[in-house]
Amino acid sequence: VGIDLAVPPIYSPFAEAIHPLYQDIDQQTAVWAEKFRIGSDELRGRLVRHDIGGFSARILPEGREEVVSLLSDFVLWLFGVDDGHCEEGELGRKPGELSGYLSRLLRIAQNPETPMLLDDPLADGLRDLRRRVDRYGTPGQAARWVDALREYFFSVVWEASHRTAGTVPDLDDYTLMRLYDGATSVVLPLLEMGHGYELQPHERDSTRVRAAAELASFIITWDNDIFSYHKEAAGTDYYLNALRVLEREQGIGPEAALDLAISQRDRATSLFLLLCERLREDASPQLRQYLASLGSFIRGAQDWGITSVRYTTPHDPARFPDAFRQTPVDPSLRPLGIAAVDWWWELVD
Ligand code: 3E9
Ligand code: MG
Ligand code: MG
Ligand code: MG
Ligand code: MG
Ligand code: MG
Repeated sequence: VGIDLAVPPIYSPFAEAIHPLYQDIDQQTAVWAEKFRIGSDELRGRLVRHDIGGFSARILPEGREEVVSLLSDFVLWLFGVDDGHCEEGELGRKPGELSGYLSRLLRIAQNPETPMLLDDPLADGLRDLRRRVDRYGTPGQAARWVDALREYFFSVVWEASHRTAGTVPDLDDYTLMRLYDGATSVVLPLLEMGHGYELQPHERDSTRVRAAAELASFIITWDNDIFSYHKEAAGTDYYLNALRVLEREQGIGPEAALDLAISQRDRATSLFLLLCERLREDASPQLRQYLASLGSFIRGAQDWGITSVRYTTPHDPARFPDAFRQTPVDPSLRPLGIAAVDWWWELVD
């Protein structure tokens, strides 16, 4: 039985936008998922109804069509891993075996011709994704994409060890894990490919730009935890979610945890805006586009989060807002008191 939390309108200073070909892209992703037989028939049947194409079309509203389509297929593939193996599958409770399987997948991502996992639909899908990453990205971007997959895989193994033990991490650990297990960092190379540029390492890897990307990951995953709480807490399966972590850590109920999570994501959003403003002062045109894409990623996840049947669950409707607010509930620019990320706030002023 789900906890019937009403989610209020969330602060979002970002403009709503969607690629005009969103319907075609979503349709092509359903065809792609069927061609590669991603997930069980049952899981795939669910995933193709989640408007993943629309989500990707919001992340890259002005991006190159082929890359929006690549992103859409890739996000569906990620759910094939995250839902199919981690949250709903047996490997999600066998961290050692999960890490072996994911390491083999990673080898396919690096060297798609490697004769491993020859009868595995996710491996076949990944070979196709890698070919398209090569077509629309540079060798450096392909390497970043593989590295980001590794950090995502590493984090879901950590998550699996908590699932196996039935434990809930503390807020410091959860925040660190969540920077990666939401698979947000694997999307970043595709933001560059979508606009046909490659960020120079001295910009992309600078501490402040990495912090902006991490802030986007924090906001996207905290928002996901807010909007997916209804579906995640409804079932009998183990789940990890910021609200659950806050309930445990603070000894509070779901309503108070929701308020606290909203305050945290509001404060991260205010800092993200300020940091981007500072970065734009001496940014290359490519970095300006990258920062704008981070904003589209955040807003796209919000619009998709309150509309996709993945989260609205019409058979047991979630109580969602139908709009966003223009001001934060918590306008504070103080750090959150979370060891892994408090340094973000030291980068402004
Ligand atoms: C997200 O966390 C899991 C990822 C593997 C989903 C794939 C999505 C992206 C790559 C883009 C990031 C978007 C987000 C996080 C909405 P979780 O809580 O397992 O997702 P769920 O949909 O089950 O709530
Ligand atoms: Mg199958
Ligand atoms: Mg669809
Ligand atoms: Mg997950
Ligand atoms: Mg999930
Ligand atoms: Mg979730």
